[in-house]
Formats: sequence, structure tokens, C-alpha cells
Amino acid sequence: MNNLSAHAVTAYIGLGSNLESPVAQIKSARLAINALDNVKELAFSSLYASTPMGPQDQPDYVNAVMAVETGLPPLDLLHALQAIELEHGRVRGVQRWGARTLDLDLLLYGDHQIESPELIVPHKGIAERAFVLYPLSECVSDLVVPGFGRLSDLVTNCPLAGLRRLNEYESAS
Ligand code: ROI
Repeated sequence: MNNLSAHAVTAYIGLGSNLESPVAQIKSARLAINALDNVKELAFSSLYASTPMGPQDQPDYVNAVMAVETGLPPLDLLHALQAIELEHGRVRGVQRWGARTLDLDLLLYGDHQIESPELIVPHKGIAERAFVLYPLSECVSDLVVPGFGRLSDLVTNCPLAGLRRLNEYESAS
């Protein structure tokens, strides 16, 4: 939507789902994020299938990354993303790292480094997560991840391990 404030920053959001039509969940989340006030989509990656990180007795995930321009402060953006997760049937705290209908992670917020009880940015696991790094690198060509270094180096050092880009038929839902 419009109404971006003068202090707009670029933020990156990781999207993941492995329950109840994951491709549809991701697409619906994209629409919901675009409908937020003060948030405008800049880029959206391909959809990827990825084997689960964490407990293996759950379905494969569909993952993607979205770049947005936003005038929302980081916690406001986080809360808006959490509200969208709830609208998509997300149930928190069932099992750590268990299956979920929708996971929206605030990966990066400009070049900010944030460590608050509610929010850690950049996301702590970013360097080990192929399902974040590869789609992220589709959204931005030249990025330094604060505290981690150049995205291109992170990608080079992160094995693809279980990550596969969905083809156009798989990406349609
Ligand atoms: N594993 C994959 N492949 N993709 C995810 O989005 C994902 N999200 C999670 C955990 C449970 C850590 N595993 C994941 O939160």
C-alpha cells in the first residue's frame, strides 16, 4: 500500500509453510502483507521446496522470501506479521520446530541489528538456512547481512541440502 513514511527502510521477510496447501498459504500471505498499510512489495522470490530443519517427522516445507519497503517500525511490522500468521491458522507452542501452516520471519530490517526479547534481527539462523539464503539472494544482488557478512559469501558456504526450486506447475495452486 502507499503512505510510506519518509523513513522507509527495506525489510526482508522469510515465508514458510508445510501444512494445509503450503503453496496457497504462501501466496495468501503475500497478498496479506501487500495489504498492510505502510508496506510495499519490492521483490518476491521463486517458491522452493525444502526438507525440514528440525524434527524430520513432518512434511517438506515451501519457502520464499519477500522484500518490502516499509515505514513501519520493526516491532510494528513483526506484530503485523504475527497477526497474519494467526489469520492463517498458525498455532504456536505445540512442538518446538514442529509443522506449521504459516511462518513469517522478519529476517532483516534495513541495516539494523536488533536484540530485544521479542525480536532478533538479523534472524539468528540465517547463515545455516539454505531455504532463506537462496531465495533471499534472488531478491537482492548485493547485500551485507549485518554481523554475518556478504550474502554472496553466505550462499557460497551454505550447501543446498534438500532445497529445490519449484517449477511453474508446482508453483501454481
Ligand atoms: N525447515 C524448513 N525447511 N523450512 C522452514 O521454513 C522451517 N521453519 C522452521 C523450522 C521448524 C526450524 N524448520 C524449517 O521454523
